[in-house]
Amino acid sequence: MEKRESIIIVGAGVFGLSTALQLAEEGFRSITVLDRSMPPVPDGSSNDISRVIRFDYGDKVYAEMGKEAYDLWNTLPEYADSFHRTPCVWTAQQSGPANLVQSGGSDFIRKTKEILTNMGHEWFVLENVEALKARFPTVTGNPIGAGFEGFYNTSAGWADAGLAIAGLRDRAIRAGVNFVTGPHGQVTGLEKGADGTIKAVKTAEGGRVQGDKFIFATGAWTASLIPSWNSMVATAQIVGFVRLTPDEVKALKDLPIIFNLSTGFFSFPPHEQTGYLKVACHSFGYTLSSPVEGEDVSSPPGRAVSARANFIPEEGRQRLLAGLGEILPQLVSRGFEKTALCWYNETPTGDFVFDYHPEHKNLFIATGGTGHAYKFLPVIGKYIAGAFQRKLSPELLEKWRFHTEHQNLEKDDVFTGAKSRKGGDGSRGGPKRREFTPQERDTLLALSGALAKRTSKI
Ligand SMILES: *[C@@H]1O[C@H](CO)[C@@H](O)[C@H](O)[C@H]1NC(C)=O
Ligand SMILES: CC(=O)N[C@H]1CO[C@H](CO)[C@@H](O)[C@@H]1O
Repeated sequence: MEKRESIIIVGAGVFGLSTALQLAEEGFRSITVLDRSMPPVPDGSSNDISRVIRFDYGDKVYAEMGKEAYDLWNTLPEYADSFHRTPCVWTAQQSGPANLVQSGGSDFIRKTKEILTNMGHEWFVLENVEALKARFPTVTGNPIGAGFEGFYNTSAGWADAGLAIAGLRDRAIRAGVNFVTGPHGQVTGLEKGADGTIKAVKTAEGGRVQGDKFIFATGAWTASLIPSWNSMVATAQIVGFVRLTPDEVKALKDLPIIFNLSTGFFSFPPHEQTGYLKVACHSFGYTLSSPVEGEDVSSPPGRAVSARANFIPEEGRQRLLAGLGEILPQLVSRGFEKTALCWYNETPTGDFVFDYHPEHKNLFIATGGTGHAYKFLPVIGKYIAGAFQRKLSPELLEKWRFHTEHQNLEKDDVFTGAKSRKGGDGSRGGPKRREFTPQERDTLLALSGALAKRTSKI
């Protein structure tokens, strides 16, 4: 591939920025990243105060990549301010509540332990709830004991997501990557030649940006921008932030990251700078569908906004409070100071998509994070740039190919049918995926619209 070619990367999240930096370091000379805002993009899924960094995986490729990334998070000076080493605890109830779907649960725990053992890594069993509470005394709740399963590892942690993205952005700028933001960076469509080659991307307010190769790292927005052939779906996941006092931040500082695979609920240690305790659900999520070229496509509210809307469905709030109550009951009555939706771009198997688009030979897609990509920030650019130049092993190219075989299937069959893994890497739990109700949709769009107006005044 010609290093002089001009490469346009759409999307300044973890996929776009890490690819831009990697290509610049490999000697590509004309790289431009477009997004609606300068990263960390306020409503982007790579932003926020925390992301879990773990390499406990039921899939060997991600377990090894996770270890590779973890070692860099843990040792490189550029991540020293954003990475916090913390044990990560996985729990499940052998027979979870009947109304909830577990994508993996104890199966995920079994497979993960097997892979970690094969990789020669240690992990620590938690025989029962008492063992959990004895090892982590900050857990004050009384999770249900019967059928409890758990293990933890100390080689894990969390990253301050926005801070690490800002660092990546600065390294990309120093390496010569160009950024275009605001209306000129907000991509609205493609300008195609007769043979399907992309000539330019169209931007808001009638602009266009030309290039030789285009990389769409557009996360949950992807299917609303390019034909996705039923190979991805954007889902919204719930997040809540509890306001802590400085004393509580101190008292809870040794809280581990805890996952409950039966419900999808997970929680972080306190975030010192903001005083927030963040909890979330790694579940099946909600969709927000609109017709795009005759097809119903789920995507986040579109326009540039100054922050994520303070909104989750009421039933989601109750799930977050219930999860919080299992481990820190003293905080339940305080409730959440703010809530937010975190958008995943899901693929049927949970595998990323790093491939050329079947209809457009100079359009490369880097998406499909499926809620588990952020942790790979230090290494993912290498794999994406490798796929872009077709330099990866045939196995990896196959793993991350653009799936064309779902094009004419029903979306429900693709994402929840017998062949799908029903929730990415098997670490999900919670109620079945559903569309936002009309009321929820109205509230979300109204709040996002108000935030968009505020942005455009700045
Ligand atoms: C996990 O969720 C289940 C179902 O709500 C609950 O019974 C259990 O106590 C929870 N475990 C932990 C450790 O929070
Ligand atoms: C998978 C994993 O995190 N393994 C680690 C568990 O903890 C021990 C001790 O810190 C490490 O040596 C393993 O690598």
